[in-house]
Amino acid sequence: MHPFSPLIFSAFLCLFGAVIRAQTPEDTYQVINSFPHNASSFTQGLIYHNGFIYESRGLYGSSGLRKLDLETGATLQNRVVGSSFFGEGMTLLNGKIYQLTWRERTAFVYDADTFDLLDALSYTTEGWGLTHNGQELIMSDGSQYLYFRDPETFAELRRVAVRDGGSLVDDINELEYIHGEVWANIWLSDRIARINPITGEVNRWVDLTDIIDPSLLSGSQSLLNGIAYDAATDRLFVTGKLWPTLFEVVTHPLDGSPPSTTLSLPATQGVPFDFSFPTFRDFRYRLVTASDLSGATWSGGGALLIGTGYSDTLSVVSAPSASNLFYSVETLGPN
Ligand SMILES: [Ca+2]
Repeated sequence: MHPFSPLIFSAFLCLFGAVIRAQTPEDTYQVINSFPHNASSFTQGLIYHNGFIYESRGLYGSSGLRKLDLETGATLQNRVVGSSFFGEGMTLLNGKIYQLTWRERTAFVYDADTFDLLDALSYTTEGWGLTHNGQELIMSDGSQYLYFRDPETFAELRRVAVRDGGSLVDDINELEYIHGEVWANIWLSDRIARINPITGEVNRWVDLTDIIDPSLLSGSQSLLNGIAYDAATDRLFVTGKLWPTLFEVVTHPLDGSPPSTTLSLPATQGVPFDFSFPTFRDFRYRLVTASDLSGATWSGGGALLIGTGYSDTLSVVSAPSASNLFYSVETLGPN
């Protein structure tokens, strides 16, 4: 057999890949906003929908479902769950809210507008976190698995084991589906796993250590749990069980500066235009220009912008000259 046969070469690549496998990249966070959160609410499920926060709360005798005002945390709508049920993860799909229960093997289905109970579905595991990918419900039960379920019958369609490198990740808790990834709280930790839902592999970790002052928390159960995402404005919210605060955060790589913005657009002479691009909060950005994209040195001196953490816009006010037809945005670093 030739020493470079595909089989041996593949095995070599696998071995080599295992040896040099990079550690899973880790992100840190910045708090953009802080909002009041009911410190008596044992948060087990959290979503954002049409301007409001919806929360499933746990504990026997205190479980239920609430619609909350984001800015004030005030309860706008409330439904109590019977005292023999312990509320867990929840999600909203096709006008219905699904709420898991911990050990009662029951998923309640409500009308998302009225909170009227529409159905009660059964499953055979514990219930922890719940989200959806637009077609299927995605559930956790405290093990290493993500379960994909039929939203009509709750039947298990498939499951995937969550792995970080070669190691299984247990205690998968509250979930949120964001840009094709499943973001998952890990029970007893301050970290969120960003999971590839096809392979189960953890793409990145988000470390939320120190996001809340521990003196504001009561007891060992007062843990980070609850991820909500507003897709319309790309806002991410997190809170915890019995936490007095709900945080709006942005995340970015822990090590080094955020990657340089590489937007490069050819301009049309005489036509003003805007650059819109995602920014990191309190980072400085500058417009630079060049006559072509062949590696020529970009020249600066253009408009400066301080990032907000959202999508920001740099405007080219004056018409570009014939010698500066290409524009890019340079990341200058923290302000
Ligand atoms: Ca969630």
